[in-house]
Amino acid sequence: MSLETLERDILKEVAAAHDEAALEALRVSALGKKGSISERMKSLGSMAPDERKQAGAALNLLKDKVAGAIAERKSALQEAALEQRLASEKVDVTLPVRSQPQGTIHPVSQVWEEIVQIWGDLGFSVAEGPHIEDDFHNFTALNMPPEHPARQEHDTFYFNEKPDGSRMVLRTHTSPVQIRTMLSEKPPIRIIVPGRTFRCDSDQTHTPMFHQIEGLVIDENTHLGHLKWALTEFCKAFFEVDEPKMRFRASHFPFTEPSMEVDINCSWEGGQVKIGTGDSWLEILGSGMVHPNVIRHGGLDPEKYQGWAFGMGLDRIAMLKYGIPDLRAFFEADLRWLKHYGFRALQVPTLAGGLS
Ligand code: 2NL
Repeated sequence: MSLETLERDILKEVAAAHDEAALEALRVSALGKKGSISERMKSLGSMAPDERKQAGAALNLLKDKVAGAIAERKSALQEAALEQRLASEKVDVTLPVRSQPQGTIHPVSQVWEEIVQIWGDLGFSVAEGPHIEDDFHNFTALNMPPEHPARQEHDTFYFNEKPDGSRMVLRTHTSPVQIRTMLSEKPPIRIIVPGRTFRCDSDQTHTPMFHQIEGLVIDENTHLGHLKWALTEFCKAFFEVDEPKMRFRASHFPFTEPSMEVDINCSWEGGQVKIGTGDSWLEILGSGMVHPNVIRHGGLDPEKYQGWAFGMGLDRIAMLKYGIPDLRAFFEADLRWLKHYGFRALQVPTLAGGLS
């Protein structure tokens, strides 16, 4: 085979090699110890000096050409491999972190977070407790002894009697959590207690499961003035109005004395309630100074400690703030309702960034 043919064949194969392993095999078969070019080098020894000089030069030239072609092809293959890897590992950093979520935040969750944010800013921490309670924490400790008439108004869900005759209940309010906190922590206490509550009652304005948020402050000298200020600040932040009119109306709860229901001013234009303007009143929460009996049941000395508390219906307050007409739709898990009244996911309410 002529040198020209050999050169053409090898260079053709180099150009056709499609990975580094094939290229290495080619290098061995041409330039290796027993390679086609090396074999021809061996035949130089039997040539006449003139012939050898010419053939040797031609072989060396071919050797360099082939080595150069292999090196060039090798770097081209490496570059192509890198390009391919870069293309396959490409990340578009301008894409959103997560695709837009389909779901929405339920108004109860939204209002829950808003209220926790506001009281958190006032130095309150969140306390939670069991849904299934004993009679002491749900009633007796809250100044409702066994024959107290207020127990009947609670429409309690009772569990079956235990061997000792006692019955557990589904908590009818979040107050047992405050009792547990008083029993386990030392004053000063500043807590907010959001949670599910249960009463055997179902009509247009009642569902058997509903949500409450209660608050409790216990200290040596906190007083009614602090209660009025804090609840007014809460209403300003929650309803996003600068100067609402507040009315603290004498009322009665077994666990507070004195007790007050709190109204905020509102207007009814076009059938829609607007809060913080107008001369009508809307009841939004109940409050009062913690009854000495309750402080005692919480394991504290009412001669040393006093406090105030409040409670509100979270579902009702969500309806008022966001103009949602029907309470029962809250718990029907209707996706169309959720799409309409739900809130954007991943948008957490903060006082700085806006609550809603
Ligand atoms: C309402 C009224 C209220 C409380 C809840 C409370 C809890 C303890 C001691 C004293 Cl441990 N009070 N809670 C006080 C006043 C009113 O709720 O209308 N809730 C929906």
